[in-house]
Amino acid sequence: MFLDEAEVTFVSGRGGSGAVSFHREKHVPRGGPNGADGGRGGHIILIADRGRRTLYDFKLQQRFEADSGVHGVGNKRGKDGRDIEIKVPVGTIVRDLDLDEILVDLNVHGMKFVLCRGGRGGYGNQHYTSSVRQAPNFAQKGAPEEIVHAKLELKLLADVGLVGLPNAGKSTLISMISAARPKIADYPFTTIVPNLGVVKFRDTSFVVADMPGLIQGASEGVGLGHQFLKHVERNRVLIHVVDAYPIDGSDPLENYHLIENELKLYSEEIWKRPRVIALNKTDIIPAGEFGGIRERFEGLGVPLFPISAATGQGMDPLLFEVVQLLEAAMAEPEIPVLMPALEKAVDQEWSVEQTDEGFEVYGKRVLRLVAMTDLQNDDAVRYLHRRLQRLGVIDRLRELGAEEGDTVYVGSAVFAYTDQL
Ligand SMILES: Nc1nc2c(ncn2[C@@H]2O[C@H](COP(=O)(O)OP(=O)(O)OP(=O)(O)O)[C@@H](O)[C@H]2O)c(=O)[nH]1
Ligand SMILES: [Mg+2]
Repeated sequence: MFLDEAEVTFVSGRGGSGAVSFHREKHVPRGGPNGADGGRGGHIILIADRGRRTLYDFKLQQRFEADSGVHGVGNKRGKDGRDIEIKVPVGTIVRDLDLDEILVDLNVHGMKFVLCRGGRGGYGNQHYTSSVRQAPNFAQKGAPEEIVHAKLELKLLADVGLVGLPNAGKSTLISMISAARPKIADYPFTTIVPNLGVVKFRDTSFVVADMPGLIQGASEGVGLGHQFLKHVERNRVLIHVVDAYPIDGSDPLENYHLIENELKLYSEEIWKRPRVIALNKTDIIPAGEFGGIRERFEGLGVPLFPISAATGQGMDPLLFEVVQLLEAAMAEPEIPVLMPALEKAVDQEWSVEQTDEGFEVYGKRVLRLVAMTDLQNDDAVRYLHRRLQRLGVIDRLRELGAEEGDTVYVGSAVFAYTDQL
């Protein structure tokens, strides 16, 4: 099976709550607040690892949850929840299914991505002293967990891609240069999913992908080739396999241009990749015609290798050139491996909307502030009100016509609007 997708739910840990506590020492009549913070919830971190080849593990486990942070107790800070590090194959693309957005492309070994941040631990009451509030009797709740419903997609990782019309001899070629044994037949679309093969050449090796044949319109979705063109994105070098002597009497050079045109239409970037032409089936060209065919292709200025995938003729010069091109492509600067973990951008935006029932406040940051507030505690609510005032939320509500007592929804919490608290 060609396994390259999985749907997985990831949940970070929520933050532990901060503590309400006061110094209690002998001979000190009224100690100040010393309530400690809650611990941070565990992150969910994805790591690209070249030891992983498939997403098979995610067929077995489809949900990952990190531990919550421990609540602060007295003046003892709560312990952080343990992070969960999950290895994925290099080349895994992570899509957020709810946002329908690609979050990251883990394309370098060692690359880390914090997919779900653990909730911050809530502040203990020692953070809330001020000139007017010397004995704060509230603390902050921990920040909520993050949930990401993700689709993991693994693109085929091959260094070299074989592209060409159906029946050109791509599968025959990969079976000649590697241990791969794809089906070969004298009808088009024999290959319906890409086949990978490892090519060992002199002191080096590389991975080749035999692609389903492309046809006119492939870039727009015609035929089988299109759904696999995305795999070609990973190939550093392309071998364009051309049938030099097609049975249907079509012109090999026209066929060549047809495929090049489809590649270009699909992606200019792919089209610009280093390329060689494998002019195949030279064994069946009638004596006397070879020179003319070759000459026409030489005019293109693309490295040209007459071969016979069936007999193995011409393999060495072809592979030698491919290795040269690969090495040149690999020499290009790569992203350093031990980079700090990447993170999703934190959403600071908020907005207010008038609804039939009152007003609704949107925005991750505001929702989080509310979620971290102990709504049973008047002082904590007063403190929240001031934070919202500072962010401009209260002003915005007033601008929209909110009056004393109007209903304001923030996430799952409901408030009565008031100017001053
Ligand atoms: N004489 C000769 N026949 C070849 C050569 N290479 C491939 N063929 C034949 O051409 C036909 C198609 O070969 P495949 O390797 O299946 O072609 P493909 O490009 O993989 O085709 P699709 O998978 O359909 O896209 C088969 O009958 C092969 O035996 C060659 O060098 N010489
Ligand atoms: Mg094939």
